[in-house]
Amino acid sequence: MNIDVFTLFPDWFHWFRGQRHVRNALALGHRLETVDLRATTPLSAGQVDDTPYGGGAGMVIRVDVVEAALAARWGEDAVAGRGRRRVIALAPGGRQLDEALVQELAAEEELALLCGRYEGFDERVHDQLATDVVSIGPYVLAGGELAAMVVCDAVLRKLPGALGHVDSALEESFSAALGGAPEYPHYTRPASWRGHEVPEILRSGDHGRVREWRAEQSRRRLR
Ligand code: 6GU
Repeated sequence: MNIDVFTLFPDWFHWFRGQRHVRNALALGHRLETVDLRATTPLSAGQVDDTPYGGGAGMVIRVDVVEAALAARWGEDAVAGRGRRRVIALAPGGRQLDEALVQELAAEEELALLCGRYEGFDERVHDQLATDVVSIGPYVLAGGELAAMVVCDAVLRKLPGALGHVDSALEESFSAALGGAPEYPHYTRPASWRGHEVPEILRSGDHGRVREWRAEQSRRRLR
């Protein structure tokens, strides 16, 4: 999978790229690259935003600035290029990210993530350049960068081989293996801690009963 992150703050992603599951994914041949929106702006002095029509506080990222960055990256017209890949604008008002959307995105060959700042993008970025507008939850962040990292984190760990343990992504919260339910509780040593015991059944060695118990716990968390 190839992921391009379009941002005014490419430095933010240096740390993220260094994390183990991200490095694992990159070592497998996947790509995660940042594109600086300022680098290709058609405006003078690196300008990328402008005051909103109709007045009001804050600045809005211009559609022609995003267009230029996409066109330079893709080597083709940005509207035409949209039809060839998923283009995700990160914005608080978008479709809320969930496990189903993560699965959907993990199946893509190529993703472009557009990180907004200030008051966000000119609406024509959402309507004409993006294929999706995605939010990571009902609260407002200062910009789309952390949201893009959340999307990348959730998507990259779905890719085969990105996690150390092959089964880790299979039977986890909200996965099909658990019928879309949250994950069952986990315990490790010590068996007793401050009088709080690990459930006896997990230490019984009876794999059938352990499986049943976990399925039941998982169902209970659904309620
Ligand atoms: Cl994608 N962007 C911003 N700025 N705030 C958010 C968000 C995105 N998702 C939740 N809050």
